[in-house]
Amino acid sequence: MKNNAMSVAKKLLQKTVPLAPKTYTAYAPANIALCKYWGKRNTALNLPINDSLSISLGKKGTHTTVEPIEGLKDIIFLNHQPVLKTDITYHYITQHLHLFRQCFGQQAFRVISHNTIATAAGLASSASGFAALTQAIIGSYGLSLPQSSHSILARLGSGSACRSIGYGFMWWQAGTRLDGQDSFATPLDCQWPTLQVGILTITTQKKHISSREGMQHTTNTSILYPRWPQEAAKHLQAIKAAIKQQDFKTFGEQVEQNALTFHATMLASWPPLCYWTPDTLQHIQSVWRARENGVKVYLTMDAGPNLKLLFESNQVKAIKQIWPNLDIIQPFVSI
Ligand code: 2P0
Repeated sequence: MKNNAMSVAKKLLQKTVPLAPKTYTAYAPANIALCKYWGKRNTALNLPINDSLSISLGKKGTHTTVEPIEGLKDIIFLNHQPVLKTDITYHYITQHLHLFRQCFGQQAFRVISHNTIATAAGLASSASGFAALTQAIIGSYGLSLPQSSHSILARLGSGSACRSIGYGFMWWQAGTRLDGQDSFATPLDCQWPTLQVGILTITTQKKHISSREGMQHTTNTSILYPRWPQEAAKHLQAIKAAIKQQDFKTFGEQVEQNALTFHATMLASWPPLCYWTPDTLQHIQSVWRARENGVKVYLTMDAGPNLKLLFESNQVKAIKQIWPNLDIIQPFVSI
């Protein structure tokens, strides 16, 4: 059988018995990749070329309510605004609901979703969005599924969503199977209570090229892309070891190198792909300057212009002096 999102979902869902759908609300945290997912071995199933590792952002994420309604068409609200049926977001959400409807019968839903994190500015809202939608629909039908199935179903909506089904450090193994049944995220059995993530928002404007397009463009054209999977594998191994030993210096260095290698790889695409603004570079330099002055802080960035800073609680005072408006999250405290 051909592997597409519908057939993969069917395989997972046909083992479960649904209840009559009811209104259900779920929450999923956003996640920041410490070792990035960039490049797909299967675009239809969002199967990655490399393993990735993230940290979930506690109370920053997406709340989603699904409510069964009469009629044939879904009604979708995102951040208190109706989503038009012509909008690509409407298409993606409806497609995701079809994964369940193909097994459990035609049923329209009102979907009400709001983010506590900026939408489409490289702050990973599609990850928490599809994770929350997946959990909400699973809850609505009262399905009893293992966490790996939650993660796989979320991945079919958006790759990075498979890491937003849990808290703390989430490791997404790329897997090797063609149907992706071995490609899901699991939590690392490791806490780091003093670890802090600071979100340095430069702009909340929608980015010019989506991650989906940017990833494809980089894979197809970047002269540095062939090197990416092996570098990412090295970073991942080192980051995991540093987490285990709570070695913040190695952790920060590896995370920052992974982010800069990722942006360099995009820059080596043609036409070049650059998510930075002049302000991004200024802020990167301010992180490097802070480090020269003894502040223990490192940075990462996703497919967008904003920075995320990593530091431990003993640096908060110094950090706040440099970046007074920083939004600070304690991933292991504010859950
Ligand atoms: C990540 N990003 O690991 C990487 C790093 C952005 C930068 O995963 O096409 O929205 O839906 O699978 O998950 C963003 O890409 O892409 C992303 P699709 P997704 O977090």
